[in-house]
Amino acid sequence: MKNPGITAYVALGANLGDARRAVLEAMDAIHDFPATRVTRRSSLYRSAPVDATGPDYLNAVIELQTALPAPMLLDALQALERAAGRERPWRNAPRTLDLDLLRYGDGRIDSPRLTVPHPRMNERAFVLVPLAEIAPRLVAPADLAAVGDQAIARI
Ligand code: PH2
Ligand code: MG
Ligand code: MG
Repeated sequence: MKNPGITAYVALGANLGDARRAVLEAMDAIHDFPATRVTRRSSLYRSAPVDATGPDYLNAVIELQTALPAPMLLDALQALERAAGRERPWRNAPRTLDLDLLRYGDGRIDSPRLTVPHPRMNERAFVLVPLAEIAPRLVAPADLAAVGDQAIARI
């Protein structure tokens, strides 16, 4: 049974292997999480690595309605990353799939595993541009302008 409760936002990224397929399949898999449905999907974006090396990324953001508590949502997102072959050889290493919880309702979470809203989201065009596409009221124009020098293109 789908019993949506909280509106949450998840950033998707990949820059190893078939990144487009990994991102699109992850959107479908998240829609199939218990008590969860994906209600908005941004376009796909190609972006230059920020604070990282390696190939360009494919990025997107989705909105979901979920009754899963945040730690269970995080568990499910991390299980999907692992299923996509995610390895973590070093910080910000190229990856087959990265799923970051950006917002969980209007809540603030500060636990060892999870900080919400995502602490670096406002510094990253690859988050703000797709987020502004599906939830413009969540993105301040000044924040968007501040990342205007980061290369990103809708594809
Ligand atoms: N993710 C990072 C670091 N840098 N750059 C782009 N363009 N896209 C990403 O998803 C990304 C990044 C750490 O998660
Ligand atoms: Mg990330
Ligand atoms: Mg991550």
